[in-house]
Amino acid sequence: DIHFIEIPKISDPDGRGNLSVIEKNILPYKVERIYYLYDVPSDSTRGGHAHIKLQQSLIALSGSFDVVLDDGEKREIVTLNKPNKALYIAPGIWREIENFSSGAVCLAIVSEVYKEEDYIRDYQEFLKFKSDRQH
Ligand code: T46
Repeated sequence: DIHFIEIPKISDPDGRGNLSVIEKNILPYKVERIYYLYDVPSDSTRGGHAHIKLQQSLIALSGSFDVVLDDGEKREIVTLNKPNKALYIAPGIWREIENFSSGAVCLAIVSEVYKEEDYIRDYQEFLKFKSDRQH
């Protein structure tokens, strides 16, 4: 449900830096929307919800931040700090994004258009959603 996707990195032979490219078949879904979080104060938390259908990939285009992932049974924290590494998150995973470094930019490449009905923003409701799915 959660895994890293390596994004090809082209390092310039003449020392002009790196270029990374996301071609359409690199992600396991059709991209419908792209958005990004920036200027996030280091003591702020984004996310705090799960999606019912939406798949997404998060990339730290600049700086770093932590993604807290929760499948209803266990929690893990993943630090993103590489612009050529995407974190794929399947639907049905609670996520919180925190500990933003100064200048951090979180790019989200997602499979659905924006629909508030796709969000579960209450943690108890999320746990019920997970347990209903298991039975
Ligand atoms: C996610 C994390 C990583 C829109 O109008 N259109 C949009 O496409 C989005 C993403 C948001 N909004 C509005 C809805 C809210 O009024 O922007 C406001 C802030 O959205 P939200 O509180 O959902 O922001 P985050 O940073 O907590 O969550 C966002 C995404 O919503 C979510 O899918 O996984 O970034």
